[in-house]
Amino acid sequence: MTDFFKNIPAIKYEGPNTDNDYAFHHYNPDEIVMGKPMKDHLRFAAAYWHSFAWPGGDPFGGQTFERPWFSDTMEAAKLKADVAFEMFQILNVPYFCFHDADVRPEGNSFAENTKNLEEIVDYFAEKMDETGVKLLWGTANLFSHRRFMSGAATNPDPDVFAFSAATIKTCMDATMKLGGENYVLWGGREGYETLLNTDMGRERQQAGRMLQMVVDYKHKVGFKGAILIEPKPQEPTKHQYDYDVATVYGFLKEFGLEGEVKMNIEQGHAILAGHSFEHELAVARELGIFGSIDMNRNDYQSGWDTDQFPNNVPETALAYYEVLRAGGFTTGGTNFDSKLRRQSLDAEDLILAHVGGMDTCAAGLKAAAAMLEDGKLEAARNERYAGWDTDAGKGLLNSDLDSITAKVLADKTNPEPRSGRQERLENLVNRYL
Ligand SMILES: [Mn+2]
Repeated sequence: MTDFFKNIPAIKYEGPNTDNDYAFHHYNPDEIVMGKPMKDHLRFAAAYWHSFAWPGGDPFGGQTFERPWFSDTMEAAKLKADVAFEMFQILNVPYFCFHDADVRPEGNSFAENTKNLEEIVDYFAEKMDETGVKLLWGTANLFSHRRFMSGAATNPDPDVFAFSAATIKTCMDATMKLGGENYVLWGGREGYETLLNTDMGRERQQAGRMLQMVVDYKHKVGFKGAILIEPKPQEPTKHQYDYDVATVYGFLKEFGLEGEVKMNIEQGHAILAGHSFEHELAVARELGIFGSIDMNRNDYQSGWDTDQFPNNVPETALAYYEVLRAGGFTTGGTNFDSKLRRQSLDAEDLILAHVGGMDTCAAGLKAAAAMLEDGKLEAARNERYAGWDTDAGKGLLNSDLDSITAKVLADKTNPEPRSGRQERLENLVNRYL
């Protein structure tokens, strides 16, 4: 044991009336919700990068956090892993997620990066055996190092494409070795700053080809998990090729990958795209590409990706409502892609942020399940579209403009507008919260 979380107890469920900050008020892992334990609905994962690799910087200032593992050595990487697995156990999260750059020291070459990653992967394997914590997904950081400043797959320099492809292969190998249930691609710098120096056509072809190679490699090595793309509209690059779920779906169709790749949808990225989180989840469900979620909360005023821990139950309720309507998670889960505010310096802040996030998700899930089981919301929605279930309604979509026009004249069709009843439905939703 390290002494980083000294005196912080393992967090247990004590129910909504407890005064104990170090207890779950809503997350009761074995409580049955819609026929299965809450832990199997939510499938919580802690994210390595924000909790253990991020130094607390913002655009105006650097590091605020002082962590004993902030040093680019293998010893420090192992200490970081020790502390990370202690946090996973204190919180009782079943999964974690990582990028290569979060977990290993940066080497001077691709070969050294790979050697460092493999050493840490072996160390993780031992810790996962000891603790039972599993890997939800792995990914490659192809955006932080300066070599990626003009993109990874979309870089004008083919050597960067090659370095990126080789790095993805090593990260897929690491994910597979650790039994990861998904592999995620987030194209942080797959976009452009200005058309003046950008050949958009080439860049899109390069990105599509890289994705095809990832899918080919998955099948070649027999990786059973899902390949997921995480959309984001801008920041870091001004125009991202993976703007939102609908945009990525068009991209997948273009490259013949719509049956191969699913979505990892983040609340904050949805907000930056001008959508709600539930909209993005619903689009993925309708297109059959829903995979997993990155759970956080974005500030509605700042205009940048604030990655705050979720603490708004009405928002998580509407999100899990869409997750449940999609049939719930299969390989996916709820990954806390969330970070502390940079003034939250203490070890206990890291624990309590996750406790609050897990409770907010659990309360949202319970409200969503109650809404769905009660059926009033779905009944109201179905009632609104009931005309389409009649023979006349069904026939309309198989008709043509001439026949429809003749029938409108014969029937003297003259539609009467009906209320959308939005406020009534909003009132209904609030009763479950
Ligand atoms: Mn994310």
